[in-house]
Amino acid sequence: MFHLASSLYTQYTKREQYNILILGLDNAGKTTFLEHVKLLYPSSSSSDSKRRSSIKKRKNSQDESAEQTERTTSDILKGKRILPTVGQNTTTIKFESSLETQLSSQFKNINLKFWDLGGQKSLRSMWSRYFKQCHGIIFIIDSTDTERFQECYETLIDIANDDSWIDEEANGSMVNVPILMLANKQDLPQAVDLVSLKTGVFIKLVSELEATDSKLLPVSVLENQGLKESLEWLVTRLIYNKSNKMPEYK
Ligand SMILES: Nc1nc2c(ncn2[C@@H]2O[C@H](COP(=O)(O)OP(=O)(O)O)[C@@H](O)[C@H]2O)c(=O)[nH]1
Ligand SMILES: [Mg+2]
Repeated sequence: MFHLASSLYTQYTKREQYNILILGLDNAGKTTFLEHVKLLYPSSSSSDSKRRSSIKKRKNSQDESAEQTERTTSDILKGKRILPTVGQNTTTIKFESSLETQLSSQFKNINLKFWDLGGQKSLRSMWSRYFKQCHGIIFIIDSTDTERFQECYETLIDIANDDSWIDEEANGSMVNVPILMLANKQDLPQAVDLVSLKTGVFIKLVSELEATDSKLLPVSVLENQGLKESLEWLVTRLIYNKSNKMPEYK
């Protein structure tokens, strides 16, 4: 009886975990993205939840609007010194949906584990080692770095065509995982807007990545613009892609 109860308990409390790679050229904003996500969502480990609940308390005590809360996390972030990533940063968060839709029940009990890998050219060859275990990719583009758009585009195509996606167990078919492309730094005046990005060098992406589940969204990860909406799109796609790529159960 005890055994039954405990296994029911485990079943009920188990969380689905999806592994997400954060990729992009160096200086795109990958680490800033991860740091902001850590401020916005509770960590799967208890010690970090405490840190976040203190942010929440500040919010409640001052009765701030949602917009002001966003400014708070953005201010915290601006006070941090983010150094170029040499190794990798990983974080696991408990995903919470802000949408009150029919889908919100599906968004329950989901963990997202992020891998922020270094983006310098010498480190990019390491990325494919992580493809087999990942459920989704976030590719961050610096919308102000027009000189490197072509390199950015080629890097994306290399990711999509990598041999690691070939699934030997399924007659060599390709494993598709959703790719969320973020046109970052939209807060800066020199940022190229979404329409120009889509019709410029990235126009080829539409046809070349059409076999995969991909989307390009405008964001400012520093200013917390479009962050939650982007993650919601990604989580929706991860759930739809479950039969292709099963989550881990934790
Ligand atoms: N204005 C602005 N700056 C950003 C944004 N995201 C990142 N940055 C800046 O871009 C630089 C590189 O960011 P970082 O996260 O280290 O990039 P990574 O190399 O991809 O990890 C840092 O100076 C960040 O403050 C953004 O949305 N807006
Ligand atoms: Mg970094």
